[in-house]
Amino acid sequence: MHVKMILPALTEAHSPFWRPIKYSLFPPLGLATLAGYLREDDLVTIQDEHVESLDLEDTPDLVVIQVYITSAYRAYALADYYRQKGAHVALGGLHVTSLPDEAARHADTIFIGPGEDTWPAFLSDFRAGNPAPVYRSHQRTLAGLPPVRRDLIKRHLYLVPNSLVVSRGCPYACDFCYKEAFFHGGKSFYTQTVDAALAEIERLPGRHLYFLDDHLFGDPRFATALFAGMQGMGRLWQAAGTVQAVLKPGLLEQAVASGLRSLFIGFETLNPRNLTAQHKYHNLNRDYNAAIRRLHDLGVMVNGSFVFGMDDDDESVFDRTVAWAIEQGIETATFHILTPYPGTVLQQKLLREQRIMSTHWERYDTRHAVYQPAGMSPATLEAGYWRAYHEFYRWDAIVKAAWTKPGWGERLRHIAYTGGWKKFEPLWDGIIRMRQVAHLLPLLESLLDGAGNPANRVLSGNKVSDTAGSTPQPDA
Ligand code: B12
Ligand code: SF4
Repeated sequence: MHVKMILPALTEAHSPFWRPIKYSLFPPLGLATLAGYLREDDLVTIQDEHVESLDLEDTPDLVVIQVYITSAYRAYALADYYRQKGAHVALGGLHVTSLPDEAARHADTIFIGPGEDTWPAFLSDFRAGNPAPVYRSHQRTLAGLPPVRRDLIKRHLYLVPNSLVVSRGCPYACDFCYKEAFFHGGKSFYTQTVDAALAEIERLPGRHLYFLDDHLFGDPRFATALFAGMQGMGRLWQAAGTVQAVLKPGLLEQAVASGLRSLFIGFETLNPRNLTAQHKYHNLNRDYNAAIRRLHDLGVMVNGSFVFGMDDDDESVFDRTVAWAIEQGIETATFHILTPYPGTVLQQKLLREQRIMSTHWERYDTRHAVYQPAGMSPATLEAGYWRAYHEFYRWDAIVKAAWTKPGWGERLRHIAYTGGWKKFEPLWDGIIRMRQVAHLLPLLESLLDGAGNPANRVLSGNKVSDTAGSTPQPDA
């Protein structure tokens, strides 16, 4: 059987706003996971339109397309094209789950929810010549997950080829998040076994790992055992977690000892009324400043994520948030405009209040105001969003944030990491066009783990003792 798997690119991939470095970060892990269920004698290709032109001359038997909201129209066009050519087209992923009727118009089969139970069921029906039009996931487990088909990933096209997920979902349920809609009808947070996760890590070459789990620390027992198993592997890793998890005594130290060097944290808003309204209770009454201090003291860089446009936000939110992030010495920040994804509690609320202004999915990219904000105009929201990026990544702001660090090594590391990320985009573009992006990985590794990083001191219990400038592997 000839199977073609496609991750379509969103339209902005061809627009001046496209940041190639962002889209050359991670390979299509979802598709490579599904490919694991195919047979050895199947002919399988994965094409990721963010990093390569699609070959549309082929004639596969089965075309599998992963549909994200912002690339939905492109996904549908590709689906229509291959159906016309006589292929069986299967559509799945987040957007299909949110809007199955819309997707079904372009597919022979659609998949609702995660694919680990429905996809193998479909494959056996398809091979028997009897595929159904809809498969709905109910059974949620990662037990017996076959190895991800990393051999199908063109590693040299990505800065971070070693992305992985060892869990699915998250234990929380924030109103604006995709998560409840996607996992509806079954468990919405579950992990691999620790042994399976460690085996997946062992299979990955090199040092650097990027966990794409929504909340790697979500199950403390699993996380503790995972970090213990990773100690001594010599890995450097990045991941996402919550303020609450960072403040919890012990877990963070174990993570650092096993190689954590940068953490993405959803601060979302500095306003408790906004947190309550979005049901993001686990951030309420948490000391954000203390969480950041704790991370920095252990040598972990912070990628803070912020959402603008919640109902209690007015025009002052942008400057206030940026000033706070700089004062805290946050290394990188990701700003978003609140976006009511289909199927979320937020979307239902805004629909009820008749505040949704656009259902053009390409605008659901967290850069456009697609609803009427309560405390400002849509234009002010968009302008403030762009200003926040501009202000946070000005050189003087980068230097000011770096100067919150105690030592010269940490300051220089901050400037090199933040400045390198945002200030040299034309250089990255050139490198990506020459298909040399993989050569940047050692640079990323040395910034994560380089001189000046307090994590490069031996962690003894919870106390950090200096080893006089050397850069040994963390060893707790
Ligand atoms: C890595 C990532 C990216 C990467 C790369 C994406 C990639 N290469 O796949 C980059 C940085 C490019 C990116 C960009 C954006 N992203 Co993004 N990203 C993620 C992230 C963190 C992980 C994705 C992942 O690899 N998951 C692990 C794999 C195993 O799961 P999966 O991909 O979902 O695949 C499984 C199922 O979905 C299903 N499945 C998927 N396709 C199919 C097809 C079939 C036929 C079947 C049977 C099953 C199936 O089976 C797979 C195995 O279980 C997710 C959050 C998350 N936890 O998923 C956000 C997420 C997907 N991103 C999101 C958004 C909003 C964006 C941006 C618009 C953000 C922005 N402002 O720039 C852009 C645009 C994306 C685009 N191209 O259109 C949203 C999507 C919302 C939505 N409803 O679509 C998410 C959910 C984040 C969030 N919490 O809101 N993203
Ligand atoms: S904590 Fe993050 S991943 Fe979990 S539900 Fe909230 S926004 Fe979604």
